[in-house]
Formats: sequence, structure tokens, C-alpha cells
Amino acid sequence: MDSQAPISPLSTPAGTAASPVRHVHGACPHDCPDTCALRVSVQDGIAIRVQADPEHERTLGALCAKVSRYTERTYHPERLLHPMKRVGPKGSGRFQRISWDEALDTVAAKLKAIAARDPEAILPYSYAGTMGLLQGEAMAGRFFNRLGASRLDRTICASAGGAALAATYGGKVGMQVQFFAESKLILIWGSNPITSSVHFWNLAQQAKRAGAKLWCIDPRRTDSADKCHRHLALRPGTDGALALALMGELIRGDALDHDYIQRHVSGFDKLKARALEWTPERAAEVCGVDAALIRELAQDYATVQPAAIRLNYGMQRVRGGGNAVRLIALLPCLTGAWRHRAGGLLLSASGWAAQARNDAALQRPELLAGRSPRVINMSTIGQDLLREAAPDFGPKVEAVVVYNSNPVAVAPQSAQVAAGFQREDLFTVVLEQFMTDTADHADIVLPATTQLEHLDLHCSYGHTDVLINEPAVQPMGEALPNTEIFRRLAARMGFTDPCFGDDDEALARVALKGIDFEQLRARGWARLPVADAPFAEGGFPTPDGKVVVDAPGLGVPDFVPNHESPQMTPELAARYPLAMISPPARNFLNSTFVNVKSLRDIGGEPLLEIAPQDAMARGVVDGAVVRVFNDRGEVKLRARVSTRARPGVVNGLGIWWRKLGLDGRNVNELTHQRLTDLGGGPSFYDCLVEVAPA
Ligand SMILES: Nc1nc2c(c(=O)[nH]1)N[C@H]1C(S)=C(S)[C@@H](COP(=O)(O)OP(=O)(O)OC[C@H]3O[C@@H](n4cnc5c(=O)[nH]c(N)nc54)[C@H](O)[C@@H]3O)O[C@H]1N2
Ligand SMILES: Nc1nc2c(c(=O)[nH]1)N[C@H]1C(S)=C(S)[C@@H](COP(=O)(O)OP(=O)(O)OC[C@H]3O[C@@H](n4cnc5c(=O)[nH]c(N)nc54)[C@H](O)[C@@H]3O)O[C@H]1N2
Ligand code: SF4
Ligand SMILES: [Mo]
Repeated sequence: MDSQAPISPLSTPAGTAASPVRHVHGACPHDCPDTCALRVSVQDGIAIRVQADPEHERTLGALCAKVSRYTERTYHPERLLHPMKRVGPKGSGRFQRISWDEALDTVAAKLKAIAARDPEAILPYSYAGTMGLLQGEAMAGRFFNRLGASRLDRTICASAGGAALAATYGGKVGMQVQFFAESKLILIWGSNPITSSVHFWNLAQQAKRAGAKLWCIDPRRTDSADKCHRHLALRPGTDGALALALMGELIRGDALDHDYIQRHVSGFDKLKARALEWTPERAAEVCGVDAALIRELAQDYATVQPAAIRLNYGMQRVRGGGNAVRLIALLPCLTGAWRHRAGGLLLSASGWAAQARNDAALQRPELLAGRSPRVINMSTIGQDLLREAAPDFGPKVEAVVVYNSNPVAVAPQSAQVAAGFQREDLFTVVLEQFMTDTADHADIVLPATTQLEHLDLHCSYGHTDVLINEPAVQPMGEALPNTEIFRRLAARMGFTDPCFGDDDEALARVALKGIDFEQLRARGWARLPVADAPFAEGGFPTPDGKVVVDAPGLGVPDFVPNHESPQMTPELAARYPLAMISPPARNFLNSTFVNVKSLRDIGGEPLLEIAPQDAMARGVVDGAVVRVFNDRGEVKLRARVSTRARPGVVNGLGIWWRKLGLDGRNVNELTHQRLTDLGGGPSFYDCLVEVAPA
């Protein structure tokens, strides 16, 4: 369908003189740590080009391939341009155009009727389709607070690691990304930056050219692993064991910074005995790697400074993800790596922006008026949509309002998620730009604007700048910003609180503290005040400024094996001997962009990488369609026999739209809804499967 003509002509009709090109400050809206500043070129009301803002240092002069083509998204022939109501069975994707009046009246009438019984039977479901402060939880937050709807625990990506950082450092804080360029040793841990953080990768390359040694710690031999000096391909979910062995080696070799530990780490003695139990040989057994490689890594980490760790969320999507992050986060505290601005660790920088964000001014928690609605974890949406009312649960979910997310594709254990969204007695509203798997299940679809059509403000979890995104063009068709949709819905619901009258500019003006809005507007971005080496002298955002080893209620961190592993479930491991991970694909962003044909063509088909010996043992040949299955279900993928997969592990790449897959499903057919040790996160990469020729 991508072959249809675009909605708006990108060229000027013959015979008319083109007006001058105007440049607009933009920000990339996507869930990516790089948060690039955009320069949008507009001519005759049409966005003709999206480029890097050359003035913004962190954008390093270039965008990724996906967002360089952002105009293809805005002018995509399949954009949703008007409200629709479903006319076929749920999931069939058969819809009919309706007016905004009919759409809003229908939604308001339904929500009012449910709220009259119990507003907690209504659930918002959103994540990071846009990371914008306005089009995220601003007007939406006000709306659901005023309604008293169930609250959503937004755990689907980063909550295990986030909780671990909070327990250890006191917040989501870390190194400033630009100083990785000066590091002499970089551990790229659970991250594939060529795919997921290409600007960080650029900095790591600068360091490499200046003589730094790069390690990649990842079960998959990624493009990034290929370009590092060393690759430690451990089994999924064994990072905690590796971290303990590294610590053990640091202690045995007395490579500790005793002064830093004494002044800035509390409770280290409690960890010492545990770490000493972990030799490289013991960890090698658990991780499935060579002990010599662990020794070499420990030796490098003990002797090379400045040493920096780029941790990413890939490694915390397993049962023990929280404990593993706590252990890894302690490493730079034991060697005093934090003394250098090019040393330490970066998992998330979003805590630096927390001081500037005024979420309460946007979301208005006081509209709850003393109510404290139940909380539903977005990572268990499958089972929760199928639950009946119960004292430990509350009312059955009767309505879901989805925005900025595609749960039918991205949430674990899709069979349950799809069954939940197919419930005939569930009323589903989806605010979307495209007809996703989730929109297919809606009763009412409401068309949302893209980043070129609305105002927004952005913080970053990879750097410490804040950005503005000015609307570059008029909304396409009848699409509206999320803010405006919730504003109009509020009016239909009879919510008369004055805050529902705030326009987007009014929201933008209260969203950030300590940032001059006019200056932000003029320049496009502003820098938060963060020290170059923030923890050189301790001063972590914990109550006493020290790093925490023995966290209240959590104890001392330890290695925690996977939910599905030979240690925990030997019987299951015998039937399903392969561990499946499903990391992001380079040309998609989660399930976003799967419908952009030029990007999908690069991805080809949903692939399963399988190691040659595992393929041979199963009669699987390269290029064949295989069944990948476990007790939860089955999905068909195209096998790629490749040493990118280590023995015993298969890699199912990208989050494909189910309907664009080989059999109307994707890898989340196989994942489960058990949660991580900390933060209640999903354990997508903690999943045993078997593979057979289809
Ligand atoms: N192009 C692109 N960019 C993206 C995304 C995308 O989908 N596409 N997604 C965005 C999002 S939502 C996020 S959260 C970020 C970060 O997203 P992440 O999920 O951190 O993505 P990656 O950088 O691909 O890192 C994941 C890496 O962890 C590896 N891995 C899997 N299990 C384990 C394990 O148990 N231990 C270790 N050590 N490694 C493991 C995988 O093989 C993979 O290479 O990226 C963002 N950027
Ligand atoms: N198997 C497996 N599953 C995973 C992961 C994995 O690695 N493996 N990764 C997980 C991770 S890290 C994450 S973050 C989640 C991501 O999950 P989601 O946040 O749901 O991400 P997307 O799939 O990108 O879906 C976002 C949707 O928001 C829409 N959108 C974008 N901007 C707007 C807007 O302004 N208004 C409205 N109304 N809609 C908008 C887009 O069109 C898109 O369909 O997936 C998780 N699922
Ligand atoms: S997806 Fe990431 S790399 Fe690409 S433009 Fe957005 S912020 Fe930059
Ligand atoms: Mo994510």
C-alpha cells in the first residue's frame, strides 16, 4: 500500500513560483536516548526535509536513517486522517469514517456511563510513541486524574534498571555522554548502539581512534560487537554473575580505590564476602563463556582509566535485571572511575532532567481530589484485561484508552493481550497516526498528529539538554494533537476545571522550571546544569550522598537466575532448550516504522538468527521458514543460520506488526508476563523456546 501517491504533493505545481524555505526547530519524538534536535525545512506549507539541527552539539550533525525520512511518516498514504468507528469484528480492521462530533460524543457517553459505576473500570494505556512532555502525559494526565481512572504503571521498558539506579545512586543519573569520547576503556554492556544509540556509537568510535579499548557484553554478535576489540557473548540473564566475578577479581587483585569506597560507598563490606565467592571459573560456567575472557576484562577494568560503562536496557529484561544493574552500577564506585569525567557509568540520564521537569503542573495530581485509584502494570495487560472483578484487583476493566503505544504488538504474551482486546464487552479507544495491530481492535479510532504538526518539549534519557519542537506544518486531514483530543473529550465529559482550557503554549510554559522559555524557543534547545564529573567527590542523590550497597528492603544485590532457565525450571529447559532474545531492529523503533515500506524492505522479513550447530541439530537450513514455539504459542519466522547467534540462544529481531508477520503473529507470542526482581518490569529476554522446520 506504500506505493500509493503521498497525500500532499512534495513538489510545487507547475507554473507557480515556490516561496522561500523556512526552517523550524524540531525534536525527535522517539524513544531513543539520543534525542536529536531537528531542523525542519518548510516550503509552501509542506515539510520538505528533516535534518539534524547543525547548532545542536549532541546531534553531531546527523540523524539516523529512520528519522531522516520522517516526512515519509507524516505524508504516508496510510495516515489516519479522520475519526472512525469499527464496523467489523474486533481485530478485523474494518472501520467506517465518522465525524469528530460523533466520535467524541460516543466516547464521552460510554466513559460517563462506566465512570458512574466505577471510574477505575477505565484504564489509560500509553508509553513512549512520543517522548514529548505535552503529547505524552500532560492533558491526558489531567483528564484521567479528573476522571479518577485506574493508573497505569509504565514499566514496559526501563523500570527494573530505573529501580536499581534509584536503589544504588539515588536516581537515574550517570555520566555525561559526550565524555565517552575521552575514555580509554569502554564497556558496551547489553547495548547495540549502532542500532539503538548511533550518536553514542560515534563518540565510542572517537575514543577508539584515540586508543581506547572497547568491550561488548552481549549474547548476540551485533554489528557493534563486530567493531569492538573484544566480545563477551554471555548467556542471557547472567550479567549479575559476571559482575560479581569482576568484583571478586578487583578485590583479589586489590584494584580497589579504598579512599573513594571509604568516603562515598556505604555497606561495601557486606558485598565483599559474596563477591569473593565468585571466581572467573564459576562465572564462566554460569555465563557460558571462557574464564580467560572474564579474567582479561577484569584486568582491563582494574588497570585502565578512565573507564566508562555504557549500560543499556537490553540486559535488564530478565528476572534478575534489577539485581544485575545494581551490581554493575557498583563497579565504577569500587575503582573510583567516577573521579574522571570520562569514567563511571551511563544507563539513563533522565534523573538530571527530573529537577527541571514540572510534571505536577502538567498533570495536576490535585484533580484526583484525594482519590487514590488502583494501579495496573502495563506489562501484565494481557492477564489483567482477562480478569474478573476481585477484591485484590478491583473492578473488571471495561474501557481502555490507548495513545502513544501499540500494546497488541509490544506487550508480552500476545495471545492473551489480543484475547483481552478482542473482548466484546471491552470499549477501546485508540489515538493513533496509523492503523496498528492495536488500532485494529478499537471501537473508536481517533487520528493523531505527528511531530511535524504539533508543539512539544523533550527531555532526554541519553544527554542533558532539553529541546523544543515547534509545529512545522498544519495537521494533516482532521488529525489533532493528543492534547487537543483530551481537551475536547474533557469538555464533552463536562469537566469545567479551568486547566482544561490551557492551550499547548500555556502547557509548554509551565512544563520546565529554571529554563527560559523564550531562549529555548529562539535556540531550539537548552542545557541543564550538570557538572562534568558529577560524582568525582561523591555527592550521589541518596539521603547521605553515598552509594548504597545494602538497600533498605532489598538487601545486598546478588545473581538471580532467569525465570526460565536450567537452574529454575529444569523440566522446561529440557523441553525448550533454546533461550530467545528479541532485541530492537536497526530500521524500526520498537513497532514504529514497520509500516514504512522503505525501512521494512531493509529489515526484509521477521528473522530468527540461529547458530549453525543448533540449526544443524534441528534440520534447519538458512532461509527456511521455521516454527518457534513454547507452551504459550508459536510464531513463524525466517531462519538465518548465523554466528550472530551464540549456541543455545536464538535472536528474534525487531518488534514486527503482527499483521505484517509471516503468520499474523510476532515474537511476543512466546514471551511471558512474569516480572523482574525490581521495578515490576517485563522479562522479554527471559524466554525458552524450541525451533523446528515449518
Ligand atoms: N533503531 C532502534 N533504536 C532504538 C530502539 C529500536 O527499537 N530501534 N528502541 C529504543 C528503546 S525503546 C530503547 S529502551 C533503547 C534501548 O534499547 P535496548 O533494548 O537496550 O536496545 P539495544 O541497544 O539493541 O540493546 C539490547 C542489546 O542487549 C542484548 N541483550 C539481550 N539480552 C541480554 C542479556 O541478558 N545481557 C546482556 N548483556 N545483553 C543482552 C541484545 O542482544 C541487544 O544487542 O533503544 C532505543 N533505540
Ligand atoms: N519482544 C520484545 N518486546 C518489546 C521490546 C523488546 O525488545 N522485545 N521492547 C520493549 C520496549 S523497550 C518498549 S519501550 C516497548 C515500546 O512500546 P511502545 O511505546 O508501544 O512503542 P511503539 O511500538 O513504538 O508504539 C508507539 C505508537 O505510538 C504512536 N504514536 C507516536 N506518536 C504519537 C502521537 O503523538 N500521538 C499518538 N496518539 N500516537 C503516537 C506510533 O504510531 C506507534 O504506533 O516495547 C517493548 N516490547
Ligand atoms: S531515533 Fe534516535 S538517533 Fe534517530 S533521530 Fe531520533 S533521537 Fe536521533
Ligand atoms: Mo524501550
